[in-house]
Amino acid sequence: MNKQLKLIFIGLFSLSLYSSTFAQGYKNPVIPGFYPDPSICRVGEDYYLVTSSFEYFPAVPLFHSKDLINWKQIGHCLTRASQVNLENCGVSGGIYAPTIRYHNGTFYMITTNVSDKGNFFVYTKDPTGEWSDPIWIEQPGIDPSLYFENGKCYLTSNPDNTIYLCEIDIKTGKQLSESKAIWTGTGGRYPEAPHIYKKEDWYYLLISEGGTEYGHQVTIARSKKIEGPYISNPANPILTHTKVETQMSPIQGTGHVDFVQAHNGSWWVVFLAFRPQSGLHHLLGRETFLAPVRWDKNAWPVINGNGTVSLDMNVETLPQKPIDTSSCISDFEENNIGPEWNYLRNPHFENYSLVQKKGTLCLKPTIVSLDSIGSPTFIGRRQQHINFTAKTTVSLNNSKAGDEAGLTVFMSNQAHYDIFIKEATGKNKKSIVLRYRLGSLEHIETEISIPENQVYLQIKGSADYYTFYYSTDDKTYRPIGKMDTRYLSSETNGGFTGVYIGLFTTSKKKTSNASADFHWFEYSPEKDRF
Ligand code: 6LW
Repeated sequence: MNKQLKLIFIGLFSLSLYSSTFAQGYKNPVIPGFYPDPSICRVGEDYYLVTSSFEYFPAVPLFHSKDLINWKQIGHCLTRASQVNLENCGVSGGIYAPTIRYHNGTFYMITTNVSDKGNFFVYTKDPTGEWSDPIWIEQPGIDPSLYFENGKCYLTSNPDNTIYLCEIDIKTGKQLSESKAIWTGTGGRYPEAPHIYKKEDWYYLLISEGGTEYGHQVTIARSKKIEGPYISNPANPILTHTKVETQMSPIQGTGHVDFVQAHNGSWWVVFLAFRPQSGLHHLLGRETFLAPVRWDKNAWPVINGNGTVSLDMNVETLPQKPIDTSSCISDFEENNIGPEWNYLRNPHFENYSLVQKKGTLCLKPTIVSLDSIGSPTFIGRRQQHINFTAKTTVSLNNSKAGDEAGLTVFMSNQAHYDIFIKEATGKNKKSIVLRYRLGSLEHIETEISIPENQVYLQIKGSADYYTFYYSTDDKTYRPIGKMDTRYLSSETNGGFTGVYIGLFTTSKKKTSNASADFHWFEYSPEKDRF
């Protein structure tokens, strides 16, 4: 082999070795849309991540990744009413921040149902299968976390705006030691999201402070003993976008962190943040972001060099295994709907059925409307991109006057925009309606009679507007109104959730025999994934 050829071979070999060991760069958020309060664990070369879910069911979305960047939802941890009672759950009640840990062959997920008995955990050997029924624990506060060491299991949470620690029996949940106050943070409001890690001979206590809005920050303290005293890092906060340098950043509210050491030895954090649009408004909820961590010479963690992050992260990563998330079509031809779909509170399953051969999702209307805090007939998926198109086709059969079925852009029962087909008179006279609900205001923007029983509905989202269209042939889409995004935002409405695009049906009558038949649903990001 001549020398030149040899050099080319060596070059190619090193390149392939490099790309199987490292890659460069990724985009944040790694899980876009309403996926807040992330917690992560590693099992060998597999990574698992959970997020909070509030009033939505099934609860606690569960993701899997091989590279920390590309995440696939593999299910939920709480899939049965016996695990998660959301009956009395108000807006942004229900399931708060979870922690996932893996210990001795078992996965544990601990969280709070603020609308039920508080803190509990579930466990499983197979995270893609069923998780156990809840084991309730005594220590109050939110954001419970588990730390295992030498056959013991420690619990942290934040009653009274203070981080408390106790030992629990991981078989029964019983508290084995008195709850001890171990840190109140550096003075920011709402010290929360505690996690304990051990590295070399230090116990690190990682928390968030400042509240989950624009003042969010991450601080850390350490001690040689698990019960403290914990000494604050002089460089706190270690992650925050509250400073003047990040005032104009498209990412705000960074906080609620969990560490993971990757299988190649590198350290990372997953955390939540949000992306304002249309001025200082965010609609997509708090999303899951990723950043690298290094340990400085004094053994304190440094997040992404200076405690700030960007949408384009130009850093070395694990070898990447991309997953195609560019468009999501549900044809309703499978036995089950995908894990991206959620109901509101505990659903009445008798109102949902799949007619597989025809590829139809049949929804039954009830008198419970989208304005209620009950469980309307609603099934939705998160708006994950600022620019997107959502489309469906629906026919409303056997309907009586006042029955309706369509698409909603849903932030809460007090903030949603609905485009739907309605039975106007009970004599098979249908109309297309665009309606807004904002607090105590309800407004019918447009109502147009149509001769067909089946319509195509489309919503386009952009930074400032949602635009609504209908079609009777899936070719020509007519715009019938547009509405500002900002009125659905978290800043306008409060709460911890983000916008869903939902299929719904409801009736003005106590009993309705109608069936709202949806044949497919398509959600696609416009331009790129943001
Ligand atoms: C969560 C708390 C928080 O339990 O908001 O941002 C609360 N952090 O840690 C609800 O997500």
